[in-house]
Amino acid sequence: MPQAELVVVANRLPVDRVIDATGEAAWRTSPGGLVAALEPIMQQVDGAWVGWAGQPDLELEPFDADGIHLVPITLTEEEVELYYEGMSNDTLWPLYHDVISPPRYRRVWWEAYQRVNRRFAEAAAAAVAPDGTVWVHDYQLQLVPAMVRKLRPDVTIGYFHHIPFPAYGLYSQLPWRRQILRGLLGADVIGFQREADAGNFRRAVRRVFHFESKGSTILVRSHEEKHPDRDHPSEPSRRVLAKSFPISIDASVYVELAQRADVQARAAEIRASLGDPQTILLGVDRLDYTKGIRHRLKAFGELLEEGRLSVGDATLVTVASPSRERVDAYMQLRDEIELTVGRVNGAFDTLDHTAIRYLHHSYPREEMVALYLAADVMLVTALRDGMNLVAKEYVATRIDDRGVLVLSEFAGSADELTSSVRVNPHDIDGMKDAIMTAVRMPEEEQRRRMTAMRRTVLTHDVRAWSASFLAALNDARGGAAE
Ligand code: GDG
Repeated sequence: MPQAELVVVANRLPVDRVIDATGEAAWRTSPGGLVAALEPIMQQVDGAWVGWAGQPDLELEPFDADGIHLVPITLTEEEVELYYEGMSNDTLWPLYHDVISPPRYRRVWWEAYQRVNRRFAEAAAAAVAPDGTVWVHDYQLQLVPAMVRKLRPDVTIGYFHHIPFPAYGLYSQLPWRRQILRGLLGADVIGFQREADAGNFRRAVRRVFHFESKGSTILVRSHEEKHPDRDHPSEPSRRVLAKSFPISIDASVYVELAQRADVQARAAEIRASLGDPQTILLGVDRLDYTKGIRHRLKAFGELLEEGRLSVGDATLVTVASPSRERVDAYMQLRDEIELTVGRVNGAFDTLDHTAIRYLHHSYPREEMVALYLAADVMLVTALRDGMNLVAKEYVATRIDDRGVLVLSEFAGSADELTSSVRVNPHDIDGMKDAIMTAVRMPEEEQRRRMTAMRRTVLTHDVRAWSASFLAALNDARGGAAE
């Protein structure tokens, strides 16, 4: 197998296996934040991508798709349950999102997590060229950086954390907090969405290992493993950069779609099919308890109840794409959301108009952009979110500079999209007022805010993001060893 200069390691391959009409298996580029972010970069460089194909017990040889060399990792049915649904999505995801849902700590999940991380690390170590670069992604693979370093000390290793990193008071609950930090510190550059996340990580490292940091650089001491409880017995042996690299979108793709006549026609059709309300409000998320979907529905329902909004004048479109459907907390959330939608619609729908148009589907990107174009107000009300790319996508598509983004201060994108209408989604009254401010916002103010936000998103796109991360890795290549 030819070795690649750059190897991306992520839980999922950037493609889904689908069976077409003739019964043949085919590959289709899959939706999702990470895929949207990395696909354009991988097509440009001589790159390989190590990941799981999304189905259990599938043994596949490496293959090429859309100009990317793909190295599939096999996961058994049991490993999907323990490593992916268990440790990743029922322990780490809720813990790192500030325990919005209670994390479950199970030793069998941890065992599987270590085993699967090792499999990814071995595949990456085999796929990377001498002195090449390995770029590991996200919370499912936090042990991989140190494992790759051990197998291949010649390569430069980056890790990007797509979700928040919690304060030590919460992180310290994790029974394996020490091993996970050790795993991450195997990287030369550790990227986070916000400076607050990077700060939480550096503080955790300080608390657990007593390593010092200077600015964003952590001075890792190699003897720590031999004398874990002794205070700084040795000189620093490695420098690890831990700082924020806020991720973005391929903005030009969204602008081009928004300019297409057929997409614009579809947006007009969507408006008409909703009965041409004055205001269309939109929420688009994976159906996940971090996204604040219930809080948003509650605020909207109360505005209808109080007569501040009325059906016919305002419609809320809620796209909640199916996600992690076998994890209990997600099944429960779906029930709660569907109960709330049913109640609000039952109380306020008329024969001509609906209060909430709820869609539990996944859509093609064109349809997503048509929805963004049809929406006067975009509601991003996450309780905790690493970045939230939907907010950036909405802004990119607003080519006439109209429209209002209501944005949670708990989403990473709030650090950059400062001209949004900011909300604390836990404060339902505050969110109701923010929604009314958005609905009533004069066009001139909409344009002023949207112009500023578009400038940010169009200049800090995903290419700028990957270029800055890879530049930091390149700097580390020269200066990592002392
Ligand atoms: C994680 C972090 C961070 C959604 N439904 C459909 C669809 N999507 C696309 C959106 C967007 C992406 O999926 C979702 O990205 P987000 O950033 O909003 O959220 P997560 O999935 O939670 O992503 C997050 C991200 O990683 C990147 O680092 O921002 O904080 O949690 O692109 O448009 N796309 C299509 N059909 C759908 O039905 N085509």
